[in-house]
Amino acid sequence: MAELTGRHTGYSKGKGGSMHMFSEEKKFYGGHGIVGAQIPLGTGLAFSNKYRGNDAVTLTYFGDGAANQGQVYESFNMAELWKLPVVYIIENNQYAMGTSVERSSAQVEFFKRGSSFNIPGHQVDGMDVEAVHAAGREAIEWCRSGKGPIILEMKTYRYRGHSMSDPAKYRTREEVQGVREKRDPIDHLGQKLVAQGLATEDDLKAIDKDIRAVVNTSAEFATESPEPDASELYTDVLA
Ligand SMILES: Cc1ncc(C[n+]2csc(CCOP(=O)(O)OP(=O)(O)O)c2C)c(N)n1
Ligand SMILES: [Mg+2]
Repeated sequence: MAELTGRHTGYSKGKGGSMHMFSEEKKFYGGHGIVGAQIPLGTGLAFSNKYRGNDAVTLTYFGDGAANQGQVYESFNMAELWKLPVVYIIENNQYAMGTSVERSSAQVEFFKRGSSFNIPGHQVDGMDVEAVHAAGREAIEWCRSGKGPIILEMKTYRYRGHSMSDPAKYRTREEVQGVREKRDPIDHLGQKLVAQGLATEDDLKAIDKDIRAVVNTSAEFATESPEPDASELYTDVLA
């Protein structure tokens, strides 16, 4: 994929073959093997943007499992104290590794997680593309107007297991199938576009085909790229 081959772009293979991406050029600061490590990083980026006085807003994504990490709350405190322009987007997909939110979280309404820091939060239907777009836009405006951080809890669902070796004993096949059939966000948007005469079934099939090609090419690029040289081991390691 041409746009992922820039100088600052890197893929690294994590345990179990998962891929971590990073692109300074695209302002995409990566996925991380350490659950929750991106949260103080996103907060730091927001600090940097505030310090520089630009109007950039940082979007920091993390899961329901990561939301129980201690560093989340250290980040929340500083973000509100310094009114940093950061949107914390909690993707509540109901599962963290092999555990459901009910089994692992004392407070399952994640949009409330910032309340003791005075950070407002909204719950959003993460399976509704238009709702996600509208909430994202409002949250960015909130940050740009200098009001500090905000939390968006995206209620969604994790179709896949944690890894290829996840036997998914913690839920039934019917549960997964039910969500696919009734709540799939791509299907819903497609049906809406067709119903409103904005696209035909054939248009949607063509989009699907194009996207499959992009994903396949990206996966090939990732798996066929050479492993980094051992000399890269200490590149950008500062401490
Ligand atoms: C600090 C740390 N603890 C534990 C793990 C193992 N681990 C990998 S993913 C995961 C669960 C993450 O849950 P969530 O944030 O909900 O992400 P999802 O599984 O939905 O993608 C855990 C505990 C890890 N990678 N890092
Ligand atoms: Mg999760």
